[in-house]
Amino acid sequence: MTIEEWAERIQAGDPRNIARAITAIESGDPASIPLLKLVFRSGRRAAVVGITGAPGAGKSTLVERLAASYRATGLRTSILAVDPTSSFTGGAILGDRVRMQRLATDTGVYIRSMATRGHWGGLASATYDAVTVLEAAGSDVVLIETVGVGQGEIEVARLAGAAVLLLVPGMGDEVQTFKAGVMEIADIFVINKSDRGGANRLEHDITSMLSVSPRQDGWQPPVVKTVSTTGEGIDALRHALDGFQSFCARTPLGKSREREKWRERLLDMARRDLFARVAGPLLGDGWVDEVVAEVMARRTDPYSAVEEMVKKGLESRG
Ligand SMILES: Nc1nc2c(ncn2[C@@H]2O[C@H](COP(=O)(O)OP(=O)(O)O)[C@@H](O)[C@H]2O)c(=O)[nH]1
Ligand SMILES: [Mg+2]
Repeated sequence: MTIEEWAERIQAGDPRNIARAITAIESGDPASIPLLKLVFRSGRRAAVVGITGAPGAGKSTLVERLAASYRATGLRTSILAVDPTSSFTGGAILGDRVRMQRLATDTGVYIRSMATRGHWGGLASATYDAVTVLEAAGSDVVLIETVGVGQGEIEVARLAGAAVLLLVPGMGDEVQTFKAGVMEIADIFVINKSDRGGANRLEHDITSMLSVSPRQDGWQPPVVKTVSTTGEGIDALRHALDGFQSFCARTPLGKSREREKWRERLLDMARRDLFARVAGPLLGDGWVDEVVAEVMARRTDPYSAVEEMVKKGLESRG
């Protein structure tokens, strides 16, 4: 099959070829680049929603409910479960698959787990490329579940059109989460497991924190209480998401977000490409280890070492 045929099958929505493409992206297969060039030009777009929160907060349960809500309004929905700590044999991902089986029989839903530990382009970059494939395949909505609240997850959430942060009452990790800088990127706060005590208290904490530092762009992040196991509050969350989307469309926020995202992404891609070209030829031959030893012994300094490395790399390219 040619790359062109592969791209055509993706655009026809064929799940096997979508899966192959995402696997190629995950593993850094060079064939993914010409493929991505073709599918990007399909021009199709999806609403991308990032769902972030601590392990066990109820992200998968909520994502399943949310997907069902989008399906009920006829929208083709994809779910990307991104977990950098999982290998393919990881139990969490297997569990998610079983849980999402109810949705899996619906051909309007595409579900995919991604484990991108050690991926050359980074987690955010691989996720972004996967979204490009899903958009070309005709998804109207892409829901990205990211585990944890680390740097990589913040990056993933920033690529999303809307960032949803899941908190749980009484977990005692709210303050941690706020510290990690996730507070600033959340467009919508969800207090999941509101059937437990402490939901009102947490709502009050979030609301007062938001009133102390209102956002520059004029959006006031709503706080939605949900019980994902029963579906309570999912309509309210959907309403909040639709509201954010229309806010982005009628104010400069949507365009400025997108501009910022592409700017970062292009510079990041260029940085990696330049590094691979200049440093790539040197990394294999033990030269770096020699320089490390030289620096450790203070026989040279890291500044001169890098100057020499770049010079050598450029020379080796002729
Ligand atoms: N009581 C209660 N349990 C929930 C709720 N949402 C999810 N759970 C449970 O919390 C556990 C973790 O949920 P899961 O969706 O796997 O969390 P994730 O790790 O964030 O994806 C599961 O046992 C869910 O059934 C909720 O709103 N209330
Ligand atoms: Mg999960």
